[in-house]
Amino acid sequence: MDVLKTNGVRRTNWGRWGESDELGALNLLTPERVLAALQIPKTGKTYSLSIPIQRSGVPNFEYRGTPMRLTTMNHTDEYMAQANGGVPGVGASEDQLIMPSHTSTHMDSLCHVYSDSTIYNGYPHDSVSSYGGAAKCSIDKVGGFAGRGVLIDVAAALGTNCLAPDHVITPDELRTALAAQKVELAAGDLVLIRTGWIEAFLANPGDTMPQPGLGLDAATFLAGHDVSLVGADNSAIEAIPFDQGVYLGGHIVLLVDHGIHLVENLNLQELSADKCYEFFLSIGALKITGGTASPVTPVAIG
Ligand code: UVW
Repeated sequence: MDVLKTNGVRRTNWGRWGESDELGALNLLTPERVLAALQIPKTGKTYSLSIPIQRSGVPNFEYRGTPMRLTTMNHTDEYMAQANGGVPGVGASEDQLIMPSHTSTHMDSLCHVYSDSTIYNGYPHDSVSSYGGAAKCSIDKVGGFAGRGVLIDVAAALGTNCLAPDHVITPDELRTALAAQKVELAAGDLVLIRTGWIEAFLANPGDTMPQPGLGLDAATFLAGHDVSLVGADNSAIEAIPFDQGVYLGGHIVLLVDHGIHLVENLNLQELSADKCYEFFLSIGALKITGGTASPVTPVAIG
């Protein structure tokens, strides 16, 4: 795909951390960078950056199906407790969660998207099988990680609460926002992009498309800064419909070509309200064996 090339070359991180690498740009989170990030917090305020997991009122692509939390035990099952030595008035409530792994606030693994029949680092797309899941770059390879979080509040920099639904974010807009915030990107950063879209959606749930988000050049700009992760308060990081008509083009630039994990459907409202642009950020992905994604609640400390 020529449009994904820079000066005629498809720039990638393939092989950079070895032929058998499955972590991608998370390799940039060296102990030195993590320790430096621990020095950032000034207020000690904690921010939970996820949205609710519930059946309605949250963004979800129809083909994925809505999350279902089913109560499997409550006070009506107290007889079971008593059969096991419990006394009246003592029992437990439990539930079961059934949900698509790519809904609510979630982290895409590096096997989520393929291009030219390959995922990150050149592994074949058929390394993801129907029953076994992903043999390479699955979400369980990620675990927990932390580093310097940077909010790029594009909506605020452009003087709005929410970018227009068809807004495609450009590199210049990222530069403008960073300059307004007096923050510079560094290698290994965990970068979160605020469009304002999810706040508007949660306040008034409606159509999930179109959505503002990164354009291809903006994705290339972030990859060029050697960031470790890109997150956003929209459903796919990139604008939908896809910039320049390239299906999942932003995913291909970041996830496939550069091994940069993505986190979607973030809620960045509180960070924005506090003008908290630089923070310690910690994210733990569930160890879902062979998984293509995991629900996450990223935690920022300002
Ligand atoms: C798609 O955009 C298709 O998936 P995700 O939201 O998980 O990246």
